[in-house]
Amino acid sequence: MSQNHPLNQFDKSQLIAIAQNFFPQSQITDIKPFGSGNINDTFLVSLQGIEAQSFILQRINTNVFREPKLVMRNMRIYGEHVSDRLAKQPLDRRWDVPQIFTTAQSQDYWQTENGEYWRSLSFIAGSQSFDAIVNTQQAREVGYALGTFHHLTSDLAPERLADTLEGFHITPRYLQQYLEVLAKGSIKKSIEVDYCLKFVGDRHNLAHILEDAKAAGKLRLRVMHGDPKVNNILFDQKTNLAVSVIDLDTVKSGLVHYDIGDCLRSGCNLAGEEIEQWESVRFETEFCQGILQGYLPIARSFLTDHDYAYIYDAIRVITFELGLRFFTDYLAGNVYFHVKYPEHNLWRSLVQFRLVESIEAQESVINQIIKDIR
Ligand code: ADP
Ligand code: GN1
Ligand code: MG
Repeated sequence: MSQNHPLNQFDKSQLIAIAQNFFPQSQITDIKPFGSGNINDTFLVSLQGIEAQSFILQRINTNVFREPKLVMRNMRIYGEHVSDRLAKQPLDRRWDVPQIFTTAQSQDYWQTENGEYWRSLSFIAGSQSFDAIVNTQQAREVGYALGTFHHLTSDLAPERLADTLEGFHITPRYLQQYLEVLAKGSIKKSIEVDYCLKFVGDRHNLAHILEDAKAAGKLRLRVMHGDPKVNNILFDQKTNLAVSVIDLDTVKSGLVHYDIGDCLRSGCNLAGEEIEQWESVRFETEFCQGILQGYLPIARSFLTDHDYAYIYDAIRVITFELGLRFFTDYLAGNVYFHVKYPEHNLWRSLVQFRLVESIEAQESVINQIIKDIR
């Protein structure tokens, strides 16, 4: 982790005091910023003298998740459901579910005096995450991980989960927000901004595809992860097999298509989301094939004909949606995603829009891959 990581601004003694609420009997030996998430503030805490040496400490982003208690309740419902299911029907390989540690008061979170919400999760030992996939074997594992997530939640009634982020992945709403932000402010023009304005202007119709299919009864609500991008999947450092899906804040009722699309848009972008040379970004169909080879054999049992028919659209809609979300956030002054510099969200949106173009240019190849694996 670099010296100028934004999380280094946190006061270490305060962090230790917060962490101590989850482990009052243990001595904390180290605490440092961890991972590269865009939403929460994540730390790895090291303890002395107990078997599990590390745990995750996270400040929940309450600017995004207005009801953190509901987030924790969902996480607990999910965790208990999946753990029960695994106990009854074990998988033939390692699969870990992050455990929630409670405070001495048996709460799933610690609330500070100034209203911050912190939680502590088990650290998935011997694992690592990647910001971009490196080979097709890993692509298959990413697909396996998403398939396993959907499989293990296929018998969890989505109505049991609260809506912790209203409007999340409802693409027409993001378009609406974008138009509102546009109408409000004066925009600093540049070649890149003009490109994005035109890009969105040309593709308004994309925003409605999945929601229209849902309204027409073609796609139904299930439990979705909501955010299964590549760095939310953990891999065993020794076997290189996927061992866990983390970042469970957005597990709620939704379309599995948002997950399939999100997993593919992040997994098939070798350059990752953070690259400034956005012109070179490409959707790699070889990785698309790998991810679907991992995913579809598991998902086959619950996917319908309509579900298959919307996989291609899901990929480009979610990619467009994320580009739109980044661009809107840039125009609104970077109020949602963590940024390292003012144009960060603008570059991120360019990456996603370029990816949409690459997906569209390869429509027939992608549809053929889906057909062949199906
Ligand atoms: P954000 O919502 O900000 O993306 P995440 O929950 O994804 O937050 O956590 C950020 C990063 O921290 C992850 O990408 C991963 O690298 C690491 N991480 C989070 N939880 C765990 C865990 N239980 N075990 C191991 N690593 C974790
Ligand atoms: C955020 O939290 P993180 O970094 O895993 C965002 C996702 C985006 C992603 C893009 C709750 O995910 O929707 O796809 O950034 N999560 C939320 O990197 O908005
Ligand atoms: Mg994350």
